[in-house]
Amino acid sequence: MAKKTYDLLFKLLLIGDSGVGKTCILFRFSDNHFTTTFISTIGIDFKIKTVELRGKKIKLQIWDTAGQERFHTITTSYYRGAMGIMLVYDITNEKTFDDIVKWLRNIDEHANEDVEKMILGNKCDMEEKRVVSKERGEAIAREHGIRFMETSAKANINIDRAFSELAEAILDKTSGREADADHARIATVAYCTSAAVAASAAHMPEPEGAPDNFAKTLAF
Ligand SMILES: Nc1nc2c(ncn2[C@@H]2O[C@H](COP(=O)(O)OP(=O)(O)OP(=O)(O)O)[C@@H](O)[C@H]2O)c(=O)[nH]1
Ligand SMILES: [Mg+2]
Repeated sequence: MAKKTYDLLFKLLLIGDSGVGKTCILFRFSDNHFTTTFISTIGIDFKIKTVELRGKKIKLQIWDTAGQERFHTITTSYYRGAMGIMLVYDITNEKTFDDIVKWLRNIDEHANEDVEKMILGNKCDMEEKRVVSKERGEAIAREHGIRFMETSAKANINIDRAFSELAEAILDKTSGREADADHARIATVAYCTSAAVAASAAHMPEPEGAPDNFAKTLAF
């Protein structure tokens, strides 16, 4: 079997209305690339990036969901396996902010109870078109006890920071639970914490042997 090149595997999920910039956030983080062309995600994609946090190599498997309602059933089936969820809205689009409560409800219904959450107000480079103030974003995050950040995939603002903070929050939790366990065991525990996660692992396969920038569109 191929030797593991990481200590821990964290599964993250991006959710939010169509067009808020989830795919662009992921591409900026994984490939440092941005495009203005809007190609709406079909179903679900993922990308992988390994980061180093507190001396540990952490493989982030990041799932990018389609915001369009017609993919709701397929996308919500991926919530259960996620250890961290980024909930994205567009600061230039009021409806995407109003829908935050709807996405939070989806998380309550479909994700693990202890999933780490973060709200991102994206497109903060478009100050002239802003309709949602930063204060409103901070307020809703505070109300629900969730981390918050404004980001721009286009101008590369807070993208790395958002992923690092979410990964660190998960690391804190994992370290707390498994203080002295060896790395391989932690990775296994993290990979499969419950029967429900085990079941959803079938939906979230780890592409062993794939290059770090590997991306795959699942056929369904
Ligand atoms: N100005 C600006 N435009 C952005 C930013 N992020 C994304 N966009 C644009 O917003 C549009 C939608 O971006 P996507 O990342 O495809 O949106 P999405 O959330 O993945 O949408 P779905 O896949 O349909 O759920 C594209 O035209 C992007 O160029 C940003 O930070 N600033
Ligand atoms: Mg997309």
